[in-house]
Amino acid sequence: MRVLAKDIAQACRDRPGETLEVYGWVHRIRELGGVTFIILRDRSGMLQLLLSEAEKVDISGLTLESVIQVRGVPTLNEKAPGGVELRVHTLEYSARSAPDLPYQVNADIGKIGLEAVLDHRALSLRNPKIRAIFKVQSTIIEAFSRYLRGQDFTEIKTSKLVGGGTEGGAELFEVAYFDKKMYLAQSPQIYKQIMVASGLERVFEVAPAYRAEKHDTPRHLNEYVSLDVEMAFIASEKDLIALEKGLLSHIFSEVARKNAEELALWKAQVPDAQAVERAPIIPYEEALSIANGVSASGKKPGPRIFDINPEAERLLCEWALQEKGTDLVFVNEFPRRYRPFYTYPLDATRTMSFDALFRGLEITTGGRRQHDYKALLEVLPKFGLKEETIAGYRAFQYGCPPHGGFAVGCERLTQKILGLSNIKEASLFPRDRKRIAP
Ligand code: AMO
Repeated sequence: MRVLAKDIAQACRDRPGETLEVYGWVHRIRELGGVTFIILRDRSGMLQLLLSEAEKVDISGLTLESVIQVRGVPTLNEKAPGGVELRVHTLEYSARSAPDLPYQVNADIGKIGLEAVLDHRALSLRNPKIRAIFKVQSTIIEAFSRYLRGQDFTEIKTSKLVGGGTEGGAELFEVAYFDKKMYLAQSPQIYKQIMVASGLERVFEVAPAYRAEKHDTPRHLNEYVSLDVEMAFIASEKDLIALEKGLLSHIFSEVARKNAEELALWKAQVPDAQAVERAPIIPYEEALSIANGVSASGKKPGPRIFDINPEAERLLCEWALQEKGTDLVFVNEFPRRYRPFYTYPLDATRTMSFDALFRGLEITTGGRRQHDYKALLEVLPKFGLKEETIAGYRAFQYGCPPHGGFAVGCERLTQKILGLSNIKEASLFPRDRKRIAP
């Protein structure tokens, strides 16, 4: 029966002398005076295999990354990785790898280069440090869902083919849909709001979102995974910030609990619950003054900042770390002109909306929504929109509670937890202007 690499040492202690079966990829081969050492890699980790000439195991033509199945007896050996090695009696090839690998999986990933990593995902993901990114991402998604289910949220899946945009701007991918034109959804905005009105009250969705943004930056993807939340009966964005604090705290503590090895590979740490709780909530205008204050006090004062742009996000997080000892900042009360039509007003110029900034990057946008259909129609002209474009909101005519929500960019959160320099590293098959395969 197959035993995973990580369980071999225990199996050796529990059942010394027993023959075990191990399957995996050839990570490294080393020959040393008549003995061949192979490091075998499976999904759980690495195991040293020892092949001595006496055993007469044929390893002619053995190539790195071939898939093998071996049988042998483990012995504890302090010098071997994980403190155990397997003396091989038989070796079978499940698949031989071509000898001309585009790069060696066991190389330092810094030397592989982002384009090569993305071009050969099946290969690059075999590198433990690269795979660690997606182990962490898997925990983020699981913790996100689990926390919300625990708060009585229902998971929904909504169509990614929509009749128009909801987020403003012309950043839509057009799709030929029979004899009609449709678009890939920029976000599940309308649908998650309709689901609140449907009586579900509390919903969440994990799904791709599409943005036809032409720029190529380390923080933008043309397709990303949006972690969306929407809930009824809130008074203001502050209720949502409270929910997001609890949610992020849970995600961080789950990542710390389940992904200690992965965090160590990236020399990364997650904030603890107190640090998340300490995150300040700063009204937009005040946030601008803080960012400008930090900028002016720097060794090389930067130009004046007029909106919460990437530089302001970086400066605000620098300030929060210094002054409040936290990596997280919430900015609320965004001016009307920066927020989509569906945002609820605080007064004539400000809205009940917010962004969450984490380690220098916006990871969330959210806010209370306009739930009164007539009031929603009144603002449409200011946004150059027509009633037909937002036809889905007609559902609000039949009784929609006050509500609001937010969306966390899954890849951005992964990026910032691990300190990745480019968001594309946090997407399995990123789409950008040039990259359409694999
Ligand atoms: P927004 O457009 O700010 O808001 O997006 C919400 C969050 O999604 C992530 N994000 C992106 N990640 C990678 N590449 C992109 N091109 C990209 N665009 C956005 C960010 C961002 O904070 N409907 C609203 C949310 C709401 O109010 O519920 C919305 O989509 O982390």
